[in-house]
Amino acid sequence: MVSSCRIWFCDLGFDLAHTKIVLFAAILGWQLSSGRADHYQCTGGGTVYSPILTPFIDELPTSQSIKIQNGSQLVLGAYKITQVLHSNLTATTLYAYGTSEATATYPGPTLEALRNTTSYVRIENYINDTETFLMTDRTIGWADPPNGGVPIVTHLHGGQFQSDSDGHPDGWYTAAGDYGPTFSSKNHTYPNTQPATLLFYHDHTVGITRITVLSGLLGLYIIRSPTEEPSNLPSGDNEIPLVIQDKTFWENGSIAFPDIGVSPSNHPNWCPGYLGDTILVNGKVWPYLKVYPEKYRFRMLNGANARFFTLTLSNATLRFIQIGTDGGFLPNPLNLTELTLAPANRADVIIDFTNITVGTSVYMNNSAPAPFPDTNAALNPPGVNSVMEFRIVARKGRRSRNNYAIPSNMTTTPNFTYDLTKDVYRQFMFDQTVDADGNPIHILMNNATWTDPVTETPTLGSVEIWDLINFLPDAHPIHIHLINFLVVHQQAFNATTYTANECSLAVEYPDSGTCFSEGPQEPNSTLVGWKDTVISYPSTVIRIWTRWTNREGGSFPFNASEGPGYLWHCHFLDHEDNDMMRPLIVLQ
Ligand SMILES: *[C@@H]1O[C@H](CO)[C@@H](O)[C@H](O)[C@H]1NC(C)=O
Ligand SMILES: *[C@@H]1O[C@H](CO)[C@@H](O)[C@H](O)[C@H]1NC(C)=O
Ligand SMILES: *[C@@H]1O[C@H](CO)[C@@H](O)[C@H](O)[C@H]1NC(C)=O
Ligand SMILES: *[C@@H]1O[C@H](CO)[C@@H](O)[C@H](O)[C@H]1NC(C)=O
Ligand SMILES: *[C@@H]1O[C@H](CO)[C@@H](O)[C@H](O)[C@H]1NC(C)=O
Ligand SMILES: *[C@@H]1O[C@H](CO)[C@@H](O)[C@H](O)[C@H]1NC(C)=O
Ligand SMILES: *[C@@H]1O[C@H](CO)[C@@H](O)[C@H](O)[C@H]1NC(C)=O
Ligand SMILES: *[C@@H]1O[C@H](CO)[C@@H](O)[C@H](O)[C@H]1NC(C)=O
Ligand SMILES: *[C@@H]1O[C@H](CO)[C@@H](O)[C@H](O)[C@H]1NC(C)=O
Ligand SMILES: *[C@@H]1O[C@H](CO)[C@@H](O)[C@H](O)[C@H]1NC(C)=O
Ligand SMILES: *[C@@H]1O[C@H](CO)[C@@H](O)[C@H](O)[C@H]1NC(C)=O
Ligand SMILES: *[C@@H]1O[C@H](CO)[C@@H](O)[C@H](O)[C@H]1NC(C)=O
Ligand SMILES: [Cu+2]
Repeated sequence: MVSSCRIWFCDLGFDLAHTKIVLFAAILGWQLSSGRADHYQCTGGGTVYSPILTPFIDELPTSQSIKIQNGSQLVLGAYKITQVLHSNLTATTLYAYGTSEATATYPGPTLEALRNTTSYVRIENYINDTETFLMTDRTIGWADPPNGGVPIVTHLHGGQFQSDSDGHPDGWYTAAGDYGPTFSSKNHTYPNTQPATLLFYHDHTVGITRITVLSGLLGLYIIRSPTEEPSNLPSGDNEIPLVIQDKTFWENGSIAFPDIGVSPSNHPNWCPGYLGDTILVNGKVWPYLKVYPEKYRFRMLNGANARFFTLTLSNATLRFIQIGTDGGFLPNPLNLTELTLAPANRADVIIDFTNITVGTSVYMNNSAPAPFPDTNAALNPPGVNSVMEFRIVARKGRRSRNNYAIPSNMTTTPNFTYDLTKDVYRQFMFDQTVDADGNPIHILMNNATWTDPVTETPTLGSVEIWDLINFLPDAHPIHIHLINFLVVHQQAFNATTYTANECSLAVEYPDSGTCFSEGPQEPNSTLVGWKDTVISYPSTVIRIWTRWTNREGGSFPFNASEGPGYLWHCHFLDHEDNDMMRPLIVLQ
């Protein structure tokens, strides 16, 4: 049953999509029975399914775009709203950013800044709930405001600015006026001196980020730079942002969030990784987008809590021509049949629909298993294999825009030489503590928690080599604030023999560890280019080159040692909330 569905999704396209999804859902009993529990557990899986939703009946929304290039302050608020996320679904309660309660949307408005022009963004908290509507776990380290309420603090992911504008997790504030210990200001100053790219802003409050982001507190932020852009990139209506996420719904339209913990005697409500059974793009479940037979530029974000996406296109002649990553343009485009995005990864991608027949459709599908990468994707609930539809329509009234071009080179290859006898070298082991049943209690980096003393203290201007070593069976997206970094190499090792103390990992240089099952490999397509979030694959060492300067190797136009400091963490929001997150201080 499941595998035939998978074949259907991946190989046969969607000609009979509506009938088949409904039919398939009915066969599987893929619908909630009439009664519903208010709470459900994260173990045991598959106990709650969204109601049956017909795919591709809602048009892809492109959220309001706000240009913040003129130096005046933009004021956004965080509000509680309801929004229809699918035509077959009752409006969903959400938290959302916007310039007013009436205009707040999920995802929030797309903010557009110009390189080297400072943006000033103030964020007010207008959420007067007494607590998050998805259940907070009060036993993990969380904000815990003395007068209740929903604390927020906003981080601009991938941005480079002083840490008092960074949205430090302990710098939260509530509508009632309580403030976390590292609160600096609701006003954020973003100098935008980094290269042109796609960033995103989202809530980062300690211990509840998985909840506030799943509830809707995120939006895109584009830094434009006309002098960096190759000429004739698809633009205007041919440049489309795509925020891809997953959610499960109760029959009444509200978000279904498992809140009976995986190890309830330790953490009654915390679950290790939220996975929904429907896919949303720009806040609609399985939307369609009308496209002309032309080139399109898609600015993609994986905004999921814990789901990786490996995107494919139903017409095998089409490719994802990836021109940019987290940190902006790649040196040369990648020509990909599948595009893998970890949570928080961005991709700048051209798809050329020029030769696709008007009146036909192309489907963007997902083949990533969850957990990623080594479980069986055939176990996915069928809905997560489908992302969105592109309907090819004729451009009326004027000739098609054929002058859009795919560039052959966008920027120069960065220099990343290093010397392990001189540069600081750090090893990080990712592991978890488990209860008697083997269920995770905390996911940790070098056994340390968020509140343990800072150990990562790079000096301004220095290069540090970090080895990210993953002993866990699944991949973790590792995010470092303030800088972009490059992957030097990836190298698989045998975690079983290492854990049994039968061999060693590289403690002498270079790479002399005896646990490695291969030599250092060039970073593959999921790991190339400037990153702020990198996939740490299981049983693999990912060696990254970090330089504590601006992207060009010069000084930051701000004091990186001022303020509450930065951090680095797993971008599985459910992991960062439960201690896979560490402080980071930049020394002068
Ligand atoms: C969803 O709505 C569409 C359009 O209104 C309708 O055709 C379809 O039957 C509905 N699907 C379900 C499962 O109710
Ligand atoms: C939230 O609080 C503000 C200010 O006290 C009030 O104006 C508003 O009506 C409240 N909103 C709700 C939904 O209760
Ligand atoms: C923050 O912005 C507000 C609104 O513009 C302004 O009144 C206030 O002085 C600013 N605060 C700081 C610390 O800059
Ligand atoms: C922005 O500033 C950087 C560093 O000073 C400079 O290299 C770059 O050319 C500038 N870019 C634009 C678009 O002004
Ligand atoms: C991508 O690769 C395919 C297969 O090799 C090739 O046919 C196509 O021309 C390439 N596209 C671009 C834009 O390089
Ligand atoms: C796939 O696209 C090619 C053009 O690139 C077109 O000729 C072909 O008919 C398409 N296939 C399907 C199944 O639509
Ligand atoms: C479209 O078809 C023309 C004519 O067959 C061919 O020359 C061109 O390479 C095709 N373009 C793409 C993007 O497939
Ligand atoms: C791309 O390559 C051309 C030809 O070598 C060169 O003139 C141009 O400067 C390069 N563009 C970039 C952005 O590196
Ligand atoms: C590359 O880096 C090395 C060492 O950091 C430095 O000596 C060299 O000048 C750099 N080259 C360029 C082209 O920046
Ligand atoms: C973490 O703690 C466990 C149990 O105390 C220990 O076996 C392991 O070596 C520690 N790992 C690191 C990287 O310190
Ligand atoms: C790890 O090493 C052990 C002992 O040599 C071997 O049996 C096992 O197959 C290896 N595992 C992997 C994944 O290579
Ligand atoms: C990249 O490398 C990882 C780790 O070896 C592997 O699991 C993954 O499949 C590779 N992805 C691609 C696209 O090559
Ligand atoms: Cu993680």
